[in-house]
Amino acid sequence: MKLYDYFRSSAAYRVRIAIELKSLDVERIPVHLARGEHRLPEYLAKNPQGLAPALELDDGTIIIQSLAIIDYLDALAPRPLLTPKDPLLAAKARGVALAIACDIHPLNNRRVLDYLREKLGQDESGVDAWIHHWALKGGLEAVERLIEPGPFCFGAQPTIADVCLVPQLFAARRFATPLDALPKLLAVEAHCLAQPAFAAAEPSRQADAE
Ligand SMILES: N[C@@H](CCC(=O)N[C@@H](CS)C(=O)NCC(=O)O)C(=O)O
Repeated sequence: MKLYDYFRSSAAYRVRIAIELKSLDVERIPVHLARGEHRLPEYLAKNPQGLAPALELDDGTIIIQSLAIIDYLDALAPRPLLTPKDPLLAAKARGVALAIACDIHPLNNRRVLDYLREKLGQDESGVDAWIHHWALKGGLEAVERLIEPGPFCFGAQPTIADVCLVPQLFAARRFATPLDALPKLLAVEAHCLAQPAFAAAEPSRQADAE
């Protein structure tokens, strides 16, 4: 399998964590988002959405969307299962994962920020105000109230919630989002990053890191 990846992509970072937790052998193909490689015809032929990540199976089949990729990996290599078997735990973990992946992450995505700058004439302080507002209000502040640390987001094992949370906090820091009011999230993040699999997936540890 090949992962179309970018070291700083928080959606790709989610998949890298899943790959590391499951000890899967997956080749990484960097797609340089800052240089626009995701908009080249070769990449659009693989992922018509023009977003990272994408997973290419050995027969050439492409799977897009980080959560769909992680579900696929969960079915392929169930140890550890990132969407737990217990229905209530699964729903809680998935609720937090979706809050991050559907409601927080898209508002801070590169193409949205470029649109604010280029089409709506926002300067960097306007863009920062947008990023901080949408990352926190109804976003990470809500996630802070939803998780039940123990010491991962929901208990003693990592789930899809942790896999989404750690990259989102990385993204929040990149944009200097104030995180002081989120002690539970920061404690879960510290616990996760102390695990070798989470640490190996960190952006600074990737071959394409700059
Ligand atoms: N919902 C998608 C999000 C993918 C996504 O937005 N990836 C970002 C990087 S984190 C990207 O490729 N951005 C390029 C752009 O916005 O132009 C997923 O979970 O895979």
